[in-house]
Formats: sequence, C-alpha cells, structure tokens
Amino acid sequence: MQTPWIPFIPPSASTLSGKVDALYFYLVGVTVFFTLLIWGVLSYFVIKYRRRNTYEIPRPVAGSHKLETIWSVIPFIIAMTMFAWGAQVFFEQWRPPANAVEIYVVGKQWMWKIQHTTGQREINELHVPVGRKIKLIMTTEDVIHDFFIPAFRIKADVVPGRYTTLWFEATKAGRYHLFCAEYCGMNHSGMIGSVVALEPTEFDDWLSGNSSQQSPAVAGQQIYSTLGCVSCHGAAGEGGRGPALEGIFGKQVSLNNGQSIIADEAYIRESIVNPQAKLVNGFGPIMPTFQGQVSEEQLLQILAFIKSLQSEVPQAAGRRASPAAVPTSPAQVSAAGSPANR
Ligand SMILES: [Cu+2]
Repeated sequence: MQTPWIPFIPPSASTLSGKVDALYFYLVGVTVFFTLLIWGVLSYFVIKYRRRNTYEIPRPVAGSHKLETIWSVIPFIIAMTMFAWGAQVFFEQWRPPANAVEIYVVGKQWMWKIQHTTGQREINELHVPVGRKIKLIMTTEDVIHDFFIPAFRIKADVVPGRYTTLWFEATKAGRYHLFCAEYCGMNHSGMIGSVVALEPTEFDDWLSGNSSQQSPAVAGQQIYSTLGCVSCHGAAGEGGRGPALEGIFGKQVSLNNGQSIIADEAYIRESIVNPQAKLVNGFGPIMPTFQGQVSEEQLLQILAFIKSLQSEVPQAAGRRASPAAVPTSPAQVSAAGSPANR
C-alpha cells in the first residue's frame, strides 16, 4: 500500500509498538501542554505588567515558599511518571522472553545476513510469523551497524565482537521496512530490506519450502569437527584437556580466578576467539585462539551447536513451529557429536 505522502508514524505491527506510541504521545502531550501554558501565561503577564510610565518602580518581590513548593513538586511528579513508564517499556523491550524463537543476524557492509535455526538463510529480508515471540541474536563482521524495524518500534546497534539481542512479536501480517540506522560507510543508505510478517501457517509453508539448507547447529557441528575441537572438548568431557561442552550453555561456570560466569553467547564467543581471557577452573591456558579462522556466521553456528547439546532444548518453540522443516533435531546433532550421549 503506497501512499503519496510520508506517514506521520510508521505502521504499528508489534506487541510493543502500541506501548511505545502511547509513551511517545504522552511525552509530546506533556511538552505541548506546558509549552502552550508557558507561552500563554508569558503573553498575559507581558501585557498585564507592562511598564506604564517611564518612572514606574515595581513593588519588590519577597518570594513565596508555597509557590516554590508547587512548582517543584508538580514537575517532579510529572518527571517521575515519565521515568516509571519509560522504565517499564524499556525493561519489557530489553528482557527477551525465555521461550522466544531465535534468529541470527549478521551485519556487513552493506547487507543484513539472516539465518533461522532451521537453516533458512536470507539477505536483507526477514520472514517472521505473526503471534510468535522472536529473539534476534545479532552481531557484525565489520563496523557498527544498527538494526531498525520502525513498524515494530525496535532498534539496536550491532557491535563488532559482541552480541546484541532484540525481541518482538509481530501482530499484523505485512511487509515492513528494515533499515540500518547507524552510518556505516559509503553504501549505508542502501543497507535496507524488508521484514515480512506472515500468518503462522504461511510462515510454516515458507519455512518448509526453503528447508534444503543446513541448520546452524548442524553446520556448527561440522565446523567443530573440522577445527578439531573434539580432541580436547568432547561434548561430554571425554577429550579431557578442555571443559565438557554438553549442557554448558546458560549454566554457571567457575573460573580459575575464583569468579564465576554464566556461559552465555558472549562468554562462549570470547572463549573461542580469546580463550585465555576467562579460563575455566582446573584447565590450563593451552587453547589456541580461533580469531580469524572462523567468521561471525560460523561463530554463531558453533554457538547453535553448543546450545543444542542440552538435555532440555531451549529451542523447543522454534522446533514446534515447523516440524517439517527441521532437518536434524538437536538431539540427533548431539548424538552425532558426542559418543557419550545420554
Ligand atoms: Cu550499516
């Protein structure tokens, strides 16, 4: 649907967008109200208290505690409503629900590369189902980009060497703009695409129509064996020289400096590209770095493989979403990757 004019706000197509808009209009409303109030009172006083003759000396003003209290307390309360409301929307946006389906995003000058956990790849397009929670795990191969879907009111930088996440639940089928919102070099303005929100059944058809590709977990398992990771990190610890990887994702790991850390995406990525940074308690600094040997996409695939080595698979929602499209279940991946499988 093309309109000849630029709409005042983008279409509203996620569970978050109405909340962001309500907050936005509240802020605009408060601002407009006080702008008009101040302007009106100012105009009135300018006329009412204008100097009427050249020698007029105004009555001295001693101040008023009552007045000062009122004009401090009322703005304080208004500012706190903005803070509390804003914080509530912020927390909702930045805490992805645990049951969200994960999709990997890698930014690159000048395109968005996307991979679904079932293997489908897309460039500058993101197909998502309406009514399901989606979590994007995002990084970049080169400079800072910024993933922005105005219709969903979500936007986050992607930063080299880091994972950032966004989550959303689309509420309306349609095709929406996808932008890079961080100037990233010559063709930044061309780093655009579409988000296609499909009804769940259509989405499942789309997934199964594109199911010839390897899932990231399977691709990750291949990289894992090509690079010889298994000789030290048997999935169940049989390599012996490195920590066991089975079930490690999301768990607390104790380090040799006495601290402990949750084995999340960031920690696992760091342990591959900079293995000496945080050594697991009981293991020596013997692992070489794999910096430069694995691309960001491959790192995400290794991550998907390590995540799949769980007894309880957090991707359950994604698998249920498209049973026909899953070439290999994580349980099978883990069976192939680990002789000492449960
Ligand atoms: Cu960019």
